[in-house]
Amino acid sequence: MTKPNLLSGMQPSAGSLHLGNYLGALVNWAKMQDDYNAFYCIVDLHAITVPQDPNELRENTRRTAAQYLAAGIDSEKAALFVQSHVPAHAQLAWVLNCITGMGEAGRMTQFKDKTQKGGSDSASVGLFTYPILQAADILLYQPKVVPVGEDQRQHLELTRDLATRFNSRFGQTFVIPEAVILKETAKIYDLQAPESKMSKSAADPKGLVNIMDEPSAVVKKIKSAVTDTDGVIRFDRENKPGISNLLGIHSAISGESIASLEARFEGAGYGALKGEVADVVVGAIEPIRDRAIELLSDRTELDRLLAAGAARANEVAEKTLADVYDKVGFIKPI
Ligand code: ATP
Ligand code: LTN
Repeated sequence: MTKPNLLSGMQPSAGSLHLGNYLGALVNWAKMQDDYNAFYCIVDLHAITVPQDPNELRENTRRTAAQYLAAGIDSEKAALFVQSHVPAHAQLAWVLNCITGMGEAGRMTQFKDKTQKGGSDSASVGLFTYPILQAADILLYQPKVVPVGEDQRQHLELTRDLATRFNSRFGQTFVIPEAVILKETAKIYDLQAPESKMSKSAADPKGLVNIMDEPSAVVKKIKSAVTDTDGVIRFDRENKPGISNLLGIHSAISGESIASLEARFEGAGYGALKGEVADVVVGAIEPIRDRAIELLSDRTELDRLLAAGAARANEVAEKTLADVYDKVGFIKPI
C-alpha cells in the first residue's frame, strides 16, 4: 500500500532553531516520516517577504537543513528540499493569486500582526500574498496531512478554501489537506518571559534555548530561568508559568509524566529542578548540535542531499502544475 503524502515547511530565518521549533515541530516530523511519504520544505521564498541579508540567507538555509538532518529527518525517507529549487511553487502561487479575493487575503491575521508591528510601509506585497504561496507549497504535493503549529491554522483554512474553489471551478485537481496541530505539551515558552512562546524574535536572547548554543550557554540560560517565590514545584500554567514551562520541557524530552516529576521533586528546591532540566536538555540537543556542525563541514554533500530532495519534489510538483496549467486553459508548449 502506498503511504499518504505529507508536507510541511519552515523558514530559514535564523542561524539556529530553538527548543520550541525542536519540540513543537521537528520531533514530530521525524516520527511522521515513517508513516507518510513526507516532503519537508525550507521556505526561502517566504523568508524574503521581510528583508534578508543574502549571505546570511544562504548560510541560514544550509544551517536549517543541517539541523533537520541532525535531529533525525532521514533524507532517504523524506524529501528535504529548498523551495526555490522547485520553480512550481512560485508558478502555482501565481495561479492561486488569481483566484484569491483581496478581502480574503486581507483577513489573514499573521499579516495584520506583522504590519501592525512594522507599519504598512515596511510591509511588502510579498508579505501580503505569503499565505497564498504557502497554499501553493502545500497543494502541489497532494498531501493528506500538514503538521503545523497553532499559529498556522488560518493559513491552512485558506489553503483548503482555495483548493475547494479550484476543484469546483476547473474539476477535481487538488486533495483537500488536513491540518495536524501539534500537541499542547509541545508548546514551549520563553525562559525569561514564560507567558509568551519561545520565539526567534524574543526580546531577550537569554529566554531562548538554541540548538546550536554551546552546552555551557544552555545550562546558564536554564539556571537563570524566571520562576516565582513560593518555592513549590507544581504544574500551574496560570500562577506558576516559569516552573510549569520547565516541567513541560523536561516531560516533553524525557517522556516522564508531569505528575511523576511533581512527586519526585516534592520538597526539593528550584535549583534541583533547573539542574535536572539543564541535563535533560543538553542531553537532547548536544548530539544534534555536534552532528549539525559535522554536516556543515561538508557543504558539497549537504547540497547534494538537498538536490536529491529537490529532484523528488520536482517530480511530484511538476505533475500537479501541468494539470493546473492545462485546466486553466494554458496551451502546452510543443
Ligand atoms: P518563531 O516564532 O520562533 O519565529 P516560527 O513559527 O516563525 O518561530 P518557523 O520556522 O516558521 O518558526 O516554524 C517552525 C515550526 O516551529 C512551526 O511549525 C511552529 O509552529 C513551531 N514553533 C515555533 N515556536 C514554537 C514554540 N515556542 N513551541 C512549539 N512550537 C513552535
Ligand atoms: N508559514 C509557516 C511556514 C510555511 C509552511 C508552508 C508550513 C511555509 N509554507 C507549508 C506548512 C506548510 C510558518 O511560519 N511556520
